[in-house]
Amino acid sequence: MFDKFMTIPLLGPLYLATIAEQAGYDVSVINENILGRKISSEELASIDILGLSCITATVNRGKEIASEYRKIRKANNLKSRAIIGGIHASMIPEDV
Ligand code: B12
Repeated sequence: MFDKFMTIPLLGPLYLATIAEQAGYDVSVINENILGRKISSEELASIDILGLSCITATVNRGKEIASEYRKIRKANNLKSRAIIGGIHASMIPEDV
């Protein structure tokens, strides 16, 4: 299912990651379409703040990741949060 999307990193998350990194945060940008696999539960469990950047074509997968992240947070009693941004969230915030 991944190969139907272009494997070009979106500018939005790269800009945000650069700003966060310059502010002193340890940041990783993970693009499942470039990675060629889904992000693992272990990777999700190691994230303090999860930022998801979605267009409409990828928002359902973004919601799936957010749900899995919520389960992991609750199971481990973590205070971390997921935030969804990108053009879909900007245009239809009530959907996310
Ligand atoms: C440039 C562009 C492209 C370039 C991308 C170049 C690149 N490296 O990023 C190319 C030509 C490759 C491209 C391809 C596609 N595009 Co395009 N593209 C655009 C365009 C013109 C600008 C996007 C952009 O870079 N904006 C600047 C960045 C900085 O803004 P941003 O990503 O929105 O991020 C900001 C906020 O959204 C927010 N944000 C983003 N992520 C997150 C995450 C968090 C946690 C938070 C808090 C905030 C946040 O912060 C950022 C800074 O303000 C938009 C139209 C538009 N005006 O937005 C269409 C647009 C995004 N594309 C669109 C589409 C459909 C596609 C394709 C699916 C086309 C296709 N059929 O293949 C592909 C998908 C590519 C992919 N990998 O997913 C649609 C999306 C429609 C939708 N409802 O989702 C748009 C809106 C055009 C349109 N009106 O139809 N695209």
